Amino acid sequence: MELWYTEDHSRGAKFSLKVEKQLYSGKSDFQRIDVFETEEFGKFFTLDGLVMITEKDEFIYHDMIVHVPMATNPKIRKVLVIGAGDGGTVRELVRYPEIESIDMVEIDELVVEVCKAYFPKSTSGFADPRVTLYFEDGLKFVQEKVDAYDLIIVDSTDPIGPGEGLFTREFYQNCHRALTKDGILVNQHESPFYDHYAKAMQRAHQRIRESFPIAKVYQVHIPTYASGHWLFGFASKTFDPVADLDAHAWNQRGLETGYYNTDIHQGAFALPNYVKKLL
Ligand code: AG3
Repeated sequence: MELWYTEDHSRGAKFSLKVEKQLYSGKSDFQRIDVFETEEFGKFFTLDGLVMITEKDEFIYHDMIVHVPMATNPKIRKVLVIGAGDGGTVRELVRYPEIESIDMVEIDELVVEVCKAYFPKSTSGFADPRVTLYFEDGLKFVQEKVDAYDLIIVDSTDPIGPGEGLFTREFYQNCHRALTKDGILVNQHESPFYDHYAKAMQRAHQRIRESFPIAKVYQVHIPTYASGHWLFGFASKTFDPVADLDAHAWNQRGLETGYYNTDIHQGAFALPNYVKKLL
């Protein structure tokens, strides 16, 4: 008998992966967590029935959420990461020796525990001495911070369930206050393609624009997310992600990456007309 994982990507479209076996299923105070082994994508885990990472394509997401801001401002020293319990974002950040501290605030400790058990490659960065993990609500955490971070990365779930507050006006205003004068905010920004994702994407963008003078989105191709067409938001007080990119300086570092390069960085901000219309 074949076992298949199926996720609704819209009311009329489903996405399926052939599953070898289910490795874990549990419920935290916040959400349901499942881990599966597949033939095509290696291991993957879901939160409340939505794919978060697969071993095969997580490099795309984590390269693009980290290297885009890091290449834009080489003076980033203090970083706050919200969500990101699987560790992929922190793993990429610790590759930058000039970063002094990384505070990661994940609401759900069980996500980190499960990922440590099943995704050792993605959680390897947690051992870095510059990293401090807080198991708290990111919404509350930023409320108390002023002029504290050069970069905030919001690596959250969708705006339903525990991730909801991370898409509000109040949260974006608090991020603005928590950032230094050259601060950058990057967030996972949903998909422009299927209606209900596109609406969430639009709402998030409008709210970010109200708080930040520079607010752009950039696109990536993530095979296991709804439609495969996914966006990140780049908001900042001073930096323009395309005009201020010093491609030469980033390339001099010699960092090996599976997806990110400085051409993709520039190209990712060129948007299809249907996406421009939504913004
Ligand atoms: N970030 C999850 C992005 C949103 C996924 N949404 C979805 N599949 N509908 C967390 C995973 C990467 N660290």
